Amino acid sequence: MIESLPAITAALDEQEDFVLVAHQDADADSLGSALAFAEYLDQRGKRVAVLAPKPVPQGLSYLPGFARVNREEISAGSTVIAFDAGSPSRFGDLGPRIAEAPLTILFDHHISNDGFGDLGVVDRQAAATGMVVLSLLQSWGAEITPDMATNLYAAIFTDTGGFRHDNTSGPVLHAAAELVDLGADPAFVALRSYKWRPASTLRLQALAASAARYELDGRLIWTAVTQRMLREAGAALEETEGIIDLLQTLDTMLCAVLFKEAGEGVTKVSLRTRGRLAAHELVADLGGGGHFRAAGAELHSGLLEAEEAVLRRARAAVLEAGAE
Ligand SMILES: [Mn+2]
Repeated sequence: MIESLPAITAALDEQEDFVLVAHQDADADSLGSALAFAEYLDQRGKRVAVLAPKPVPQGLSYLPGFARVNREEISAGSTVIAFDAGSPSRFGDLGPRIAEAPLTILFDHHISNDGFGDLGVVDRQAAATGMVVLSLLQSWGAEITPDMATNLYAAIFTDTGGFRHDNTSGPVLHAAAELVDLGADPAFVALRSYKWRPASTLRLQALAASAARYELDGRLIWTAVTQRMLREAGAALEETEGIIDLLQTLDTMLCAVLFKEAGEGVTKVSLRTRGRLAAHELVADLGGGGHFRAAGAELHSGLLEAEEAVLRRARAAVLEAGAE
């Protein structure tokens, strides 16, 4: 795939039917970007459907337009526009839809992007896919409504960890300020992103935090969320979102790992790193990917086997980082 703006512009002019897809375990960057783009295509009189693999995280229900997700009719020949993932496998049960589409356009910012899609803009320097979408919309002279601004603000705000990760730059804060001027409400987005969780989520976070293991003088911290913990907390798997953020607050941490027992023989892994440790490299040969500071993988193995595979790599990387 190449960065192919003229061809994308032409496709948006010529095509009438679009399916916009967010990735598995959608986040505000993926779904917010899709919803903002959907409204832009609405304005242009196109037929648009927004899809996200199920279960769609209900924590995102505050995003304007959330109610349209997985609701609209889709015609088979639609152009697919995929948001915020580097590989078709990240789109879960929507993978076949993407594969069958006559034309696929990708907007993304992952380092580990494998270049899928016929057309696209992949800006590996961008803090969020929302940044990519915002600059495209601006270059096309789109009218950015307050709802679009809220979706894009949520995308950028959450992919920078609430303007706390080291991808928080001048251009990011300028874009955020612009979106606020266009009608995004920063306090509302902050409330719903980081200060709004059901009791089951709090209980699950407590269980996961108290089960955390500290290794190599606290340079490696990890924990696992088991199906049993989910039952005990009365929580769904999507409520594990946020636990990795808790782990990575440890002052001594170089590498934080969260294992999620997703089902029989399926373990999901989230990683965060500090210093020279590259998160996406730690899981690259396990089929995972992501960013320098944040990465993930879905392993087709049981919890213990997944722990062994990832922790072996994590321990080695932490020791190597300490030896430099
Ligand atoms: Mn993103």
